[in-house]
Amino acid sequence: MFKNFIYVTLSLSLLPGLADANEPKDWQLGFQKAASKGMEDIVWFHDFMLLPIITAITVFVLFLLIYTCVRFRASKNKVASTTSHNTMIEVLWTLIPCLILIVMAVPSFKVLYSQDTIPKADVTIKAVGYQWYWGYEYPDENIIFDSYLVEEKDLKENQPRLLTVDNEVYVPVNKVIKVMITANDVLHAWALPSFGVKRDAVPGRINETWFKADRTGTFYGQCSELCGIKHAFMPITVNVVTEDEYNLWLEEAKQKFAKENLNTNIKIAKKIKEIK
Ligand SMILES: [Cu+2]
Repeated sequence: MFKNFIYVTLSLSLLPGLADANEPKDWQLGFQKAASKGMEDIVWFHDFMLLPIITAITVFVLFLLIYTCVRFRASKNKVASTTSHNTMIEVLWTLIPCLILIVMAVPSFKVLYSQDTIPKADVTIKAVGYQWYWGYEYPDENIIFDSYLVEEKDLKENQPRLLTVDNEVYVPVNKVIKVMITANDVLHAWALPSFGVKRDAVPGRINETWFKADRTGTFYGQCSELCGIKHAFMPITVNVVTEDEYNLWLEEAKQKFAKENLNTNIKIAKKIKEIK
């Protein structure tokens, strides 16, 4: 209870200072700044619905506890009361929590359904979790590449530790991005806090989600399902760029990460095996 109180006080006082974070910050409380309508809805739901309700409940229960301790203390009540129940109070403490749950359920389901209904996608990405890196595919563009963590000693200036990858994902701003998520070995989860996206990557199954980034920038996320010893070392980096920059990247990526090359390599490997 006291923890909740500290959390509320601290997050209210610290939140404005974290306004521009696209990545986790030291000693951060609360969310990273939203970069999509979906995340804005989640932040609204948390900050203006859950937090006030939980604060009110915490304060009310604290008041009841203190009141009971003082009012019914042993020194003032030599003979204990024999009251065992009160119908009115029992009806109230069943009905009021039910009402609170209904009030919370409505916006909560709204957010859930909006995450679940994927609008017509402008760009489709496939993210595949591996132990321990992410593989990406742009199925409509014939692009495929792997995305590994950049080790601390190889970091360039302004690149965050444990969050930087060698091959970043690029997506255009203000476009619907559909992400198909799966895994090749164990459970992983593709998560990007600023977009309000977090989906399990399950071997043999494709999960879908979507986001529409409303500002450009570099956004960082991490695998969010314990997947083994290097779970902490498979970050996600997404660059949100303008349409023109995206097209430039596409041109380059189609050369660098062409799927055909991969297929040819597999074919060559097969031929070598046959010759052997
Ligand atoms: Cu993982």
